[in-house]
This record gives sequence, C-alpha cells and structure tokens, in this order.
Amino acid sequence: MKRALITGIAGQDGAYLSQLLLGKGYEVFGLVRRSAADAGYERLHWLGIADRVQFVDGDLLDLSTLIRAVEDARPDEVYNLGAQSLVKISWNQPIATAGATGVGALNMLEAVRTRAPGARFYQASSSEMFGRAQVPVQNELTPFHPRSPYAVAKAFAHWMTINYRESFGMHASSGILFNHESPLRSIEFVTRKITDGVARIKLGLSRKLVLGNLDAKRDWGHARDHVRAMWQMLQQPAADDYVIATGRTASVREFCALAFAEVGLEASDHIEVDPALFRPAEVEALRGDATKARTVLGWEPTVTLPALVAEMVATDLERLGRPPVRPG
Ligand code: NDP
Ligand code: GDR
Repeated sequence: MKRALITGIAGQDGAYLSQLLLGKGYEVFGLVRRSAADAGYERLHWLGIADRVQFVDGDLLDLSTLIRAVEDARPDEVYNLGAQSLVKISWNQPIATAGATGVGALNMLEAVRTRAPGARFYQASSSEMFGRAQVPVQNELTPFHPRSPYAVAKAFAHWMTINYRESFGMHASSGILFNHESPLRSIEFVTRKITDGVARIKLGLSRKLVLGNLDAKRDWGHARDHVRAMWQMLQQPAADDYVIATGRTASVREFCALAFAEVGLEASDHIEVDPALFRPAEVEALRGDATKARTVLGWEPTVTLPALVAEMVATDLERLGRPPVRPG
C-alpha cells in the first residue's frame, strides 16, 4: 500500500486528491493546522472520506512540524498543496503569503530531502506566475511575469522545486495549474461567489451580486480533473513540470451569464460592480496549452465549462435550500 502526505488537505484540491488516492488504495496522511476554532474539515466530510484520512499536526512555517510529519507518515509521495491561495488577500498579507506560499514549499522540500529523500514530491504551481503574459496561450516555456505577492511567492516555490530536482536529484515535479473550480471551491473565489450568489437570488435570499473586474478571463477547469494530473505526474519515471489547463478561456462576465441562465435569470439584472473589488494589478487573461501533459501523461480534461457551472449552481441551490448540517 502506497503512502501519501498531503499539505493543504482541508482545501479544495486536498479533498479531491485524497478521494482519488484513497480510491487507488493509498494510505493518506494530511497536514493540518490545529487551532481553537474547530476547522470541521467540511470538504472531506462532504466527500465522505474524513474518517479515512490520518491527520498530522503541522504548519508550513514551522520546519520542525514538517520533519515530524514526514517521519510519521513515511510517505512515498508528498503533495504540497498548502498555501495562502487568495490572490487579492496577498496584497494585504504579503509577508504571510511569502511565508506560507513561498518559504513553506522550501520548508517542505527540506523536510523531504532530509527525512524521505526517495519520496516523490509535487509542488502546486500556478498559472498566476505567467501574470502579464506576453503570449495569448501559455505553456511550460512561457516566461513568468507575476503580478501579485501570491504569484511572486509561487514563482519562488516553483524554482526551488526545480532547484532541488537539479541539485539533489529529487523526484520533484511542479504542476502549473490553471484555475480549477468545483462545488468545494471556497466562496472567496469568483466562480463560487457567483454560483452561491445566483442560488441566493433564485431562492429569494438576496437581490444582487457585487463583483469586481468582469472582463478578466480565465481558463477554468474542474478540480477533479486537475488533481488527477498531480497524481499522474508523480507516476512518471522522471520528474518534470507540466501546464494543466483546458485550453479554453472565458471572462467573469461570461461565467456569470452561464450561471444565471442555469436558473432562468438574466445576469445584467442582478450584477453590481464595486471598484473596491478590483486588484492593484490584474492578470487580464490566461489560457493554457496542456499539449505536454496530453502527450506525456495522457491527461485530458473531461468537464466542459457549462457542465462545471451547472454542477456548481445545482450544489449551491441544494446547500441553501436545506438546513445546514454540522459535520459530525
Ligand atoms: P485552498 O485555499 O482551498 O487550500 C489551501 C490549504 O492550505 C488550506 O487547507 C489551508 O489550511 C492550507 N494552508 C494555508 N497556510 C498553511 C500553513 N501555513 N500551513 C499549513 N497549511 C496551510 O487551495 P486549493 O485547494 O484551491 O489549491 C491547492 C493549491 O494549489 C494551493 O497551493 C493553491 O495556491 C494552488 N493552486 C490552486 C489553483 C486553483 O485554481 N484552485 C490553481 C493553481 C494553483 P487551513 O484550512 O488551515 O486554512
Ligand atoms: P484567481 O481567482 O485570482 O485567478 O486565483 P479568483 O477567482 O479570485 O479571481 C479570478 C478573476 O475574477 C476577478 N473577479 C473577482 N475575484 C474575486 N475573488 N472576487 C470578486 O468579487 C471578483 N470580481 C471579479 C478577479 O479580479 C480575477 O481576475 C485562483 C486561485 O485559486 C489561485 O490560488 C490560483 O493560483 C489561481 O486561481 C490559478
């Protein structure tokens, strides 16, 4: 039985990746930050797998906890998904973001290098590193121009992963993942904010949806598809870096139109734009070319954008239409 250690296991990708690995017979260990506030691990409960995961205490900022986690888990594979992942918040918390998102990855690499050098390592890199991209479609050779403290921290973590591969021969891979969404996406991100807002308006719980830049374009895939690529990368004989994307792009405005249409409403009747929600520096448009992942990994996205939107709206309608159940 293979053993995997996942940081950020309580997040969207951590939950789906855990489900995937458990389905493949892995023993799954998850690094979690304990605090007095009861975390709940709602996403793992939602997928019905919370009691099949073994939690290990730790924080990416505290190398001693990572060393202990690696010693306890004795992993064959390590997936570093933990990060301060909110781009907008990274301007308000640049140093904390540099810590968790940047140095956190380095801490994890150090823990693996010293305590489990044979383990395979996955780093959650991001299309945000392309930032103000000079080409309309981005692949592994496209230069980075990060536009937020988050993206700069991710670029540091990305290069550290490559450096550890080249310096120490570690099987360390980076997935440059474009945006991926799901019903388990945090409400802080625009897609889930939209589908939650649409459901609230449909159910009469709210009248309007307040958003920022409607013209930004993203390559939105489904998280379930994208976590599969993470696992596929670690099954390769040699470590490498891969862009994971659908190759299609749509604006926030277009996402809204699809979501409102799901419930028979017109988006423009309900959306309000608040300039306070704009970012100090925006990433205007992203679209990925995942040819390398298709060719080498055999990876393909399986969910269309309309199907993704439909699933998210349906789940939010269901969530809001019934009384909340506290996970047990
Ligand atoms: P989430 O924000 O849903 O999850 C991130 C997790 O990281 C949370 O569970 C959080 O724990 C944990 N975390 C944050 N800080 C620390 C810390 N100091 N120590 C330990 N754990 C910490 O992100 P996603 O699941 O969406 O994304 C997974 C990874 O992939 C992230 O690194 C993200 O930046 C990256 N990424 C995501 C993309 C996407 O579209 N979703 C695209 C490209 C990259 P807690 O629950 O305690 O807050
Ligand atoms: P992003 O995702 O920054 O691409 O990072 P987000 O959903 O936050 O923003 C996407 C685009 O939507 C615009 N936008 C708004 N965004 C939010 N959050 N809230 C709003 O009200 C709103 N209105 C418009 C934004 O300006 C932006 O252009 C995500 C994260 O998961 C990162 O961790 C990951 O690395 C990248 O995707 C790839």
